[in-house]
Amino acid sequence: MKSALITGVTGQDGSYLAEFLLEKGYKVYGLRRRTSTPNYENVEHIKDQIEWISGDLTDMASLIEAVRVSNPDEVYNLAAQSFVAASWPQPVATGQMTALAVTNMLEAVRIMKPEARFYQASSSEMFGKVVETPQKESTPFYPRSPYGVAKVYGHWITVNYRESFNMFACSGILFNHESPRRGLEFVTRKITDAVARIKLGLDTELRLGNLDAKRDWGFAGDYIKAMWLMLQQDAPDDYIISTGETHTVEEFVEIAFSYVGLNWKNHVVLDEKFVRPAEVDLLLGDCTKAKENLGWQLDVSFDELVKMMVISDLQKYESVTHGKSLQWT
Ligand code: NDP
Ligand code: GDR
Repeated sequence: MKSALITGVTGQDGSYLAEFLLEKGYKVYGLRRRTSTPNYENVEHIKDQIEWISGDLTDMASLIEAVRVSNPDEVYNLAAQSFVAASWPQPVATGQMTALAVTNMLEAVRIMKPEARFYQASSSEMFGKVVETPQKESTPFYPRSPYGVAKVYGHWITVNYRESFNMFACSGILFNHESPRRGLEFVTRKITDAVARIKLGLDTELRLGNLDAKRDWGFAGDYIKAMWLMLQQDAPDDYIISTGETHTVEEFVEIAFSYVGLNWKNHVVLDEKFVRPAEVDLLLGDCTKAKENLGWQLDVSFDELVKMMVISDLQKYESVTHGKSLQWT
């Protein structure tokens, strides 16, 4: 039986990846940091199948112990301060959790189990300002937030450990991916949650920032398969994972509202509070390399993703509306 250690297992991607690896027969170890309130929402259904290890990415001793205890064949480093907007008010913490912590994790693996295969969760935010469209593995980075800068460090230190210590270390440059398990502060989930509340009469408005930003949005359940595929290859490498389509925030809003028969213009309010100090205007990824080398493919389209998220949020609020039958088209 293969074993895998996942950091960030309580997050969106970690929960889908844990499910996927359990189905494949892996023994799954999940690193969990101490929180004042338990945060198992995404993994409640598989909580008992995961071997939990207490640790924090910023505490190197706990990571060494996590690798010792799990003795993993594969390590998926998904934990990070992952919300771009929070990286301006918390730039140092973001640097510690999203940048330096990658070195902590790589060192723990190098010291305890150097032959383990390592996946680093890199991001399209590293591309930042548009230098080239679509963005490829060879496109230069120009990050636009403390988060993006931190991810560039995480990416290069992963490449460096591969080249310095001959470790099987891969960096997946993933473009935005969403799901019903997406955190509520990210724009897609913020929109679908609001659409559900407004449709059910629990709210009237949705306050948003820049509606013109363009993102290459895919489904998280498809993207975690690419992480696993990267670690099954003969040699480690870096890959872009994306849909190859880009849509504005406004398009996402329009589709989500129209799915429940509402006109978004009657509900969306522009609020400067949600406009970022520096924006990433356009993300569009070219994932040809992943398709050709990994045989990776998408199953869920953009429209299907929006609908999946709206339906899930409508169902979530159904109990609040006392089980009233939900009518949407
Ligand atoms: P989430 O925000 O949903 O999950 C982040 C996870 O990291 C949570 O489990 C969180 O734990 C954990 N975590 C944060 N800080 C620490 C810490 N100090 N020690 C231990 N664990 C910690 O992120 P996603 O699942 O969306 O993303 C996974 C990774 O992929 C992240 O690194 C993100 O930056 C990156 N990424 C995401 C993309 C996306 O579109 N989703 C695209 C490209 C990259 P807790 O539950 O306790 O908060
Ligand atoms: P992003 O995702 O920054 O791309 O990072 P987010 O959903 O937060 O923002 C996407 C775009 O929407 C615009 N926007 C708003 N965003 C939020 N959160 N709230 C709003 O009210 C709002 N209004 C407009 C933003 O300005 C932005 O242009 C995500 C994270 O998962 C990262 O961890 C990951 O690395 C990248 O995707 C790829």
